[in-house]
Amino acid sequence: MRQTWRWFGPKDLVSVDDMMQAGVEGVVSALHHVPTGAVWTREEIARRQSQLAQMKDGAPSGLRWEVVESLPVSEDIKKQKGDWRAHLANYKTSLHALREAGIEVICYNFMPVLDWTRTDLAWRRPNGATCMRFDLVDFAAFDIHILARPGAAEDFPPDVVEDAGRRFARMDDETRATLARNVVFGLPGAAENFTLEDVRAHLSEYASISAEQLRTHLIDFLSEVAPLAQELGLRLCCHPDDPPFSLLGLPRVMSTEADYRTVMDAVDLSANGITLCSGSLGARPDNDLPGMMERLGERVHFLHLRNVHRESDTVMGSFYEAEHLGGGTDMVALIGAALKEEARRRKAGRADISIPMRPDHGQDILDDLNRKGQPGYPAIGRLKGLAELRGIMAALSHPVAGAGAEAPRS
Ligand code: CS2
Ligand code: MN
Repeated sequence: MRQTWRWFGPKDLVSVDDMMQAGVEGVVSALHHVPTGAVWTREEIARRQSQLAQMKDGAPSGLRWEVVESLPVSEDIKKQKGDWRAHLANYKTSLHALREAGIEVICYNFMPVLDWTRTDLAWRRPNGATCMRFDLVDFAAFDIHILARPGAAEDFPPDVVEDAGRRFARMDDETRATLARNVVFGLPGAAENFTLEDVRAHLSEYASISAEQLRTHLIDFLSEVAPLAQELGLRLCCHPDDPPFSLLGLPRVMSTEADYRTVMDAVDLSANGITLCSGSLGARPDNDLPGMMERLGERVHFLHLRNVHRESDTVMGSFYEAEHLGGGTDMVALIGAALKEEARRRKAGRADISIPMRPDHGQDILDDLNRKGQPGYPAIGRLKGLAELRGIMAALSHPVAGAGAEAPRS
């Protein structure tokens, strides 16, 4: 597996030197400043490539931009409205430009309106670390009482609705405002500037789009872009819904193994692939991550390794972002399944043997607590995650692995 790291560009608090000291092998990045739907030009791509190729003292870093996360899909494409055909043409132009720049792996998602959703961006753990958390009762309080979405109460179990009412009544104005800010933060783009009115306007656009319809739009999108990606030797990989269940009445279609199977089969090309994000998918008790890696592995082009602790056994429930080896996903089994997939690829003579992986998110620990960057992307918490994951990879790849399973010799 390639040990990669998400880098937000020169404004990222983590520098190129930091990435090198962390032992990163490849970089995951995006042109966040280009508006969604517009073309990524060769010049802009080249600019980002040169930014990460140099260390502070001007020496070459040897790092390459290996994965795009994300080349975003516009709301118009998701809804098949407005400028969607122009955006589709632009998407294809961007794929050509990425090919010319030598970047082959391209992540995207197909979540309407929201990207990721949490109710707390810095939830304190008993040891003083902080992490992101999704609390179903807080979320219901937001949906039912702050956003006041018609019909919202019907989307939650009755006990959650009751608890949400009580909790909302106890919140002061500042707490309510913070909760709204946290929920809205996961909206892509100018998240902090989103008003509740903006959210309502976005939601109303989906009033007539069912999950089946959205799935058709995703398949239509892939029917256009995946053949081109295949021809260019690129690998597209769809990131799952985070969390993997419907929120705010919006349709969601990439939450389960069955969802992925449907979309992979509908456009049956290796360029139509998967970003297996164990943290997103792991928030649902019925997603078996090592099993998904085993069964869908052929099409997994990118791995996000992260863990969540589920606080409930229901599909829609509270969770927090645990340490990489904590939480509900058996990380050793998942990495083992990924290494087996790589072995199969090696045997089959595939060119893409090494799957890029990155530590997706980390808790804020040590000095992370004193410097607030992008939520979920601290330097030290992620480095700790990468180091732990790297340890598992090294151990499972070592010839001595498995020796412990043998009967002791007398
Ligand atoms: C990421 C997502 O930070 C995160 O949670 O995993 O935002 C991811 O980049 C997008 O959903 C991919 O399109
Ligand atoms: Mn992810």
